[in-house]
Amino acid sequence: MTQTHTSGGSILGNAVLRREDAALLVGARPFIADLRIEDLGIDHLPDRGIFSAVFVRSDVPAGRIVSISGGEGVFVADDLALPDVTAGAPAPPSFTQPSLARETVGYVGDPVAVVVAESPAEAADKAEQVIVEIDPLPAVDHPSRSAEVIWEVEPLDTPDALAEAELVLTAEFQNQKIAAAPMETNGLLAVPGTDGRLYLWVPTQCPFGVRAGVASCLGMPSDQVRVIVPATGGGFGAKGHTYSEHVVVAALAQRLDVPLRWIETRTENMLSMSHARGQVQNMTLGARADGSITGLSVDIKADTGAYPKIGAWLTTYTKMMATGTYKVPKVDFRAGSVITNTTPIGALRGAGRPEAAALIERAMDLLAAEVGVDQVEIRRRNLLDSHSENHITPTGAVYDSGDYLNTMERALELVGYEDLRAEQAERRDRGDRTLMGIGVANYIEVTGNGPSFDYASVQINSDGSATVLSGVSSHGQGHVTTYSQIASAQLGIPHKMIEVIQSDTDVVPRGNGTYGSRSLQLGGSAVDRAAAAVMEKARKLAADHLEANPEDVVAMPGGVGVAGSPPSALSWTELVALSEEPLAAEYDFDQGARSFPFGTHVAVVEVDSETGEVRLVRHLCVDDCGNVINPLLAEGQQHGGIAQGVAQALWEEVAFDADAVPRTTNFGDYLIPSAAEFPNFETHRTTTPTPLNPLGAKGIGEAGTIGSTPAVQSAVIDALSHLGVRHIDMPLAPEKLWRAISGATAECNGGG
Ligand code: MCN
Repeated sequence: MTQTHTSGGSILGNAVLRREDAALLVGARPFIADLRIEDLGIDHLPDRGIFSAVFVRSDVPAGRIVSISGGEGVFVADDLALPDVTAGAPAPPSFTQPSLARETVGYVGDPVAVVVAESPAEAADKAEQVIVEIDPLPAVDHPSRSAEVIWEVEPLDTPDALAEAELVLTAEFQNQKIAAAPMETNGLLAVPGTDGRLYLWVPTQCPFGVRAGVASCLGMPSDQVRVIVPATGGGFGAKGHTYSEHVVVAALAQRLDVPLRWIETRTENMLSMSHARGQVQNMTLGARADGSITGLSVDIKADTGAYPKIGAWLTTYTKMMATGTYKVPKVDFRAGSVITNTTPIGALRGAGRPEAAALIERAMDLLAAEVGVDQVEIRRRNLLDSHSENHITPTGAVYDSGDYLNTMERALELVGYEDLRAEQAERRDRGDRTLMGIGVANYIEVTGNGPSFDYASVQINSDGSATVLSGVSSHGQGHVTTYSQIASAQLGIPHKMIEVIQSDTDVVPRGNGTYGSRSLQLGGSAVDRAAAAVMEKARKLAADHLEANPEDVVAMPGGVGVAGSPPSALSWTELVALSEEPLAAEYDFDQGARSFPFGTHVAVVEVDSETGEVRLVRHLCVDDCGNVINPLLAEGQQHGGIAQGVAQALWEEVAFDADAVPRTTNFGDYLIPSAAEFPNFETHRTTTPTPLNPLGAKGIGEAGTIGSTPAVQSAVIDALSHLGVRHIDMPLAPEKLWRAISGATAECNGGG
């Protein structure tokens, strides 16, 4: 496939400033909570105020509903008689959640009724007055205590996986549950149009998915539903699917024939937006005495929460990525997703891959300790060779291209690894109160997930500007900037004269949304190909008009013309006028396969040996996502991803007590970091293009979350390694570290 050039004066590869920020900074792009019907500028909307919906939720984790007090404006499951809401592909069709709880409730936060009133305050007051009587049932708080397997990933049966091992290590790792906690909570504005259609404004990553989900539950043809995504305050995977609340609010707006808005409070969001991760990982690693791995056996119990959503299926990616960047000849793998009485599990930045990276990187550290070599040395001994053609792993992943040793050596050089180790030794010798730790983690992940295709069109307008339509849906990633760069590179039209439209199911004909770091490689390649097709049309038009050979017609500033003859140039305005049909092209780019970005993260931490408090001192990464269209945006993704990944290692955990009652229901309890908690991240990249798409680009949206977590976990444990500490589960909270340090010190002193 032809590669688009990323150098030599091209706009591709340049740090073009984000075009989307100005409007956001001055509040010119309203969020759901700000929308007013009169400002929407859409035909066929009623001229009336917006009503408010507030959900009444279960306050017990498990139980039988005995009664729900009704009243005007209060609706329960029987009133609405809606079908169950499906999780959506690729989850199996059997993965569903009732739109409102019927006979039983499954978690604290389970919606049991909904109240509609004219104002948010009135709706909230009325909701408080609804009395829900529930007979409690025993509740399961943790996957390790659940026997109810709802789904199993196809096992990889390799009974002799450990047969050749000279040493065998076993361990159990907890990959704790975390929350997406986007700045903007979930919400929806549903407006029944005067034309009989239903108009929905939803802060979602997948407008077409929500359209399909709502339309099917309401029994409407999907073209009768229009979904528009307003400004969205973060999604991080958790806004990727249709929620029960979406369906209920849309159904009620239609039934009551009123515009209806629902927006969660922060506490509701912490209870009700899907949580993520939540795996109990048992692993056995076999190796030779020199540390070369001979086999890996993994058995996972994955938390599903009360109802199966996409999270129950994500062990598919954990299995796919289980061997990471290493030569692991044999793999035995099984994973069962089990029901608990907690919030349903969904996707969160990395979705199944951070769990795999954490597992294999912990295994590598344990192996290094067992063999008695440095954590970097054990990785060198086991890293996969570089490859520019497909490498197939024992779990069936088809890595497209990679140079793993290169990113690791580069990261070690940039961070000054040897000097750091020397400093650590010195500080240990001195008996410093502050313990220094260094963690190195390699990662590889799979991007371009979901359907392997997406849509774009490019049209030249009569004033010489261009309009791009795209089927993916930016919610912070900056597609307007990068897609206008891509179209500009093909057409020579300045990127600021290229409008990029996404996230409106009436304007864009089709698309699959933004998740799984798919948008640049699939959506961006579709823009590239559509723009190339428009260029081709323009060249033919000009050749006809100028009576020249189409091969001799080339791009020129502002249009096209015969090579070497600038006076022959036809401007885009002239070309549009010459064309009998719109000067436009559509393209459905199908990559046919997924791409596998990779890299190395290094964390340096200090642990206060008296309090167990951790400070991240440095975090450096070398990420490789192939060619980069906009380094500024890619770096922004690296930063955001690292912040989320470090937070899983050190602070974040959705906690439940033994009765499955949630303990982290606001930002006082759930530790979301701010910039103040971080050092300045040192982000670097190497470039190993993928052959899979014309841009040579892989995804970068999730890489930071996947690579940083194991590096930080490793660094903290490394700080304590001279005390004999080998593993501590995340989050690495001060109390856990203090206990590990005290325990180890007591043991050293002969205590118990
Ligand atoms: N990019 C680039 N060169 C590359 C790869 C990407 O210039 N080789 C640019 C892209 O053009 C795009 C951005 O980097 O502007 C991310 O592209 P990509 O890796 O294709 O990821 P997506 O656009 O598909 O975004 C999805 C990804 C996911 S899965 C989560 S979760 C996540 C993330 O993006 N959620 C986010 N980043 C987020 N950023 C914000 N602000 N908010 C979220 O909710």
